[in-house]
Amino acid sequence: MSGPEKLCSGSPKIYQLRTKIQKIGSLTSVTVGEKQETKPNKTILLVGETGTGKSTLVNALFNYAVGVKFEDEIWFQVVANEDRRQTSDVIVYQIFGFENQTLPFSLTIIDTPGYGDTQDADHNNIRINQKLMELFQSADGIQEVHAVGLVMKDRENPVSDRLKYIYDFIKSQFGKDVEKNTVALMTNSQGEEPADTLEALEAANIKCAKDEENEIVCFQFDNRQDKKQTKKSKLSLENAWRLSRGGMEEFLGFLENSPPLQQKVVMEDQKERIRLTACIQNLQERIRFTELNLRDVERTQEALCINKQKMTDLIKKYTKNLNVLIPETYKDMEPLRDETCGSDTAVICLVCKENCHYPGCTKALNAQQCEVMINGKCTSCTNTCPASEHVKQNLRFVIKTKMVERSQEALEQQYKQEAGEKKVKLSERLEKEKMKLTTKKRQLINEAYGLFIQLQELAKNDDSIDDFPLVSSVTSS
Ligand SMILES: Nc1nc2c(ncn2[C@@H]2O[C@H](COP(=O)(O)OP(=O)(O)OP(=O)(O)O)[C@@H](O)[C@H]2O)c(=O)[nH]1
Ligand SMILES: [Mg+2]
Ligand SMILES: [Zn+2]
Ligand SMILES: [Zn+2]
Ligand SMILES: [Zn+2]
Repeated sequence: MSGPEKLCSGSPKIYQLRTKIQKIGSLTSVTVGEKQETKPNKTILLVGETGTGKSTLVNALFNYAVGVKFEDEIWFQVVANEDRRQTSDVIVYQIFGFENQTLPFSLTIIDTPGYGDTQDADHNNIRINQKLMELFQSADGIQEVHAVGLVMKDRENPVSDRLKYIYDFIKSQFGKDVEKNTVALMTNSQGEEPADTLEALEAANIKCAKDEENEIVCFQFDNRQDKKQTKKSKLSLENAWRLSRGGMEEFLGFLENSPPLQQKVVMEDQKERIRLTACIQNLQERIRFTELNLRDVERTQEALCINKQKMTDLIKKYTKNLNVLIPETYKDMEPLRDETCGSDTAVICLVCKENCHYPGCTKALNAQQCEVMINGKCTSCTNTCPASEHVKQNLRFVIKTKMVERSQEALEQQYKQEAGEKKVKLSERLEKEKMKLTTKKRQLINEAYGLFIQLQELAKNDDSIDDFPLVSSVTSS
């Protein structure tokens, strides 16, 4: 490693470390030192709202790792100034070569952009989640996480909907176990117990690790180590240093003892669960559509039968046929109702005219990335069409029924004789159609049931799932 670049020669002297910047897929990784495969490593994921001090914590962790002391009057920066102004991407910092100085392990720190607070907050939050998912899923990405730090600013009501959103996302990725590894990292602390904040976390149902006293595990920092020391500020800065150092010591002690969260498996289970759920939803709609088609045929039979009775000899004499009024089931496209804040979309197949993922397609940015797609093909719709036949939009297919008047000829057309078959009466063809639909319905139910069993198996391994709204409706049909 070449020497660090001096940025400021006051007190403290500030050095920008020379780092190696690489790409992990579309993500940036910043490395300090040389990776040694044999040495243990611990991974920290930092999340929280913008400006709470995540990037500053990355620097503080580095300085702690190399054993910088207040008296040294130096400060190292891992995170470049431009990345600290406001982090715009998920950045993975890997800090090697300092094992056994202060820490018995190397560090991987995932710095994330603050959630919320931008013009296009919804889209941005989804994008961050997407990037994190990519990071955890790719082979050269991150396989385990030892601590999830919820970074919050002390004395600011920090438990916003956004923090809850971040937490729910992480929980959805790692499963319920994430609680044991989640801690509060309180910045801008003045050393007082942040009781209100911790209470607010509990109230928002954001579950964290608990200490012996059943209190949320929380570490306090006042990261102002890079601030210029003057006669006036020295004492206050030294106090801030001491507080942060204590927080660091405790936090890294926690890290040393926390078992890794292996999200890789959970991730795959999670994705498979979403996929199965989507396929079951799709099948339920197909079952309903088949049931309604079956009813249409039955009603046609009834109508024809009534017609026959009405057809007195007199009518027969003057009219050839009576029209029948029957229900007809069809599919229509409709915009999604904005029950949520307008970001709800569905993945639909334009060939099959089916909803392949609805509801619940919240993670994928487009149809290609949707969980139902495997190797570029949909696993949900009838014809397992290529992803390219799908769109993800604010639209979905709905099943509708209208009453139509049909003549005898029109029905003869509708229920066509199959080519090459010996001629059979319309009534027989209707009977045959009914049988076909009944068989189809049974097959669809069996298929849905099979998927449902698979889903239950997956759910057994994961107690983070509270309930399946689908369960009752599948088994009852
Ligand atoms: N006094 C004080 N200032 C802090 C502390 N932590 C961070 N800051 C300052 O708060 C500002 C924002 O810090 P960042 O580390 O960039 O915040 P961030 O969470 O990375 O922000 P985003 O990248 O936008 O999500 C900077 O000016 C820091 O110097 C702290 O513990 N005490
Ligand atoms: Mg930042
Ligand atoms: Zn299709
Ligand atoms: Zn999807
Ligand atoms: Zn499809």
